[in-house]
Amino acid sequence: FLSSGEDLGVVAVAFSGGQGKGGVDAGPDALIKAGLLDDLKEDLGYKLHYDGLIHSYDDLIPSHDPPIDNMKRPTACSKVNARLHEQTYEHASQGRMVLTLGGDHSIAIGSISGVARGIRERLGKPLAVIWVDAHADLNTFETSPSGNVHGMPVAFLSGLCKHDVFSWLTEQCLIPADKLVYIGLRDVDRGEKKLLRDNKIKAFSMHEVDRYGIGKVVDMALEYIGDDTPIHLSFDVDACDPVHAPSTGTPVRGGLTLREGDYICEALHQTGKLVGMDLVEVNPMILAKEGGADTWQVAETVRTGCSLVRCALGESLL
Ligand code: HAR
Ligand code: MN
Ligand code: MN
Ligand code: MN
Repeated sequence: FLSSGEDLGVVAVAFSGGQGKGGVDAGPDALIKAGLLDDLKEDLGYKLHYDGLIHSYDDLIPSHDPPIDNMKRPTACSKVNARLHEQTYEHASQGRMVLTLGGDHSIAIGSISGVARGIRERLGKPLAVIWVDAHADLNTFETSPSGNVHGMPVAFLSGLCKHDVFSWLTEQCLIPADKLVYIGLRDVDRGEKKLLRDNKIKAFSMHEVDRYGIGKVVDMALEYIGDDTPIHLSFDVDACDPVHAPSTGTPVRGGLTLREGDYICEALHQTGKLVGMDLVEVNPMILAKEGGADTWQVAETVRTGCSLVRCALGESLL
């Protein structure tokens, strides 16, 4: 699906407006300062297409951005994602794999829609998405208990929810509900459970990870997607257990081990069908803010994020 396995487009997105806690906008800088991009270039041999910027899109963020239909900061969320969409679309249309570093998970609206549109135009195929997360991020603006857009990206990306705020999300940007698979769920809202059931969306919660083991779960996920569909991996670091990723906005106990997270990434790399990845919700400031400043925990979270990305890009192959 990729024109050259070695070309990697990278977009760093310092956006936190999809939720209420500051600091997640510092995620990309922390990942990059930890040497992630150097590793991809020097150890893994990728040709990086990276503008060298950490985008905060300040010009797009209004000072006054009142809620619309329960969505908080709707204009910022829409405009930032529309711009990010153009960036990932550009990479994908050149046949590059696209790596997006967040930022909160609302940025998947832009990153995934851009890749999906690029893939549609280049290959005439839909994009499949494997969403690895403690949360389903499937709330509509009507079901959301918080109004935070980072809890809604899958609803918009799948077309289950439409709103004028995201009117730029056209048909070719969308992910068919039967090309969407979750892994790692353990904190799903009532309204989201109903949407999962009503739309027969494939989901492997932590219960299935315990029951079958991660190897079998990934096999089943890939079998469900089918052989001829390019895949985007959207990895929320909070899918991993707080032992490995404590410095994130909404940690949930009972998550993936570091190896289970890395395994998912390795197995997707091995398919040769991975065309995009997001790594989101690394918040290097959150612990310090909540008074439990623990630089070790922050470093551990960043280290986990870097490991996941390197695994998805082939680090483990011998
Ligand atoms: N489900 C809750 C909501 O919609 C919280 C989910 C947000 N947390 C995340 N997303 N980190 O994965 O508000
Ligand atoms: Mn998420
Ligand atoms: Mn999450
Ligand atoms: Mn909850």
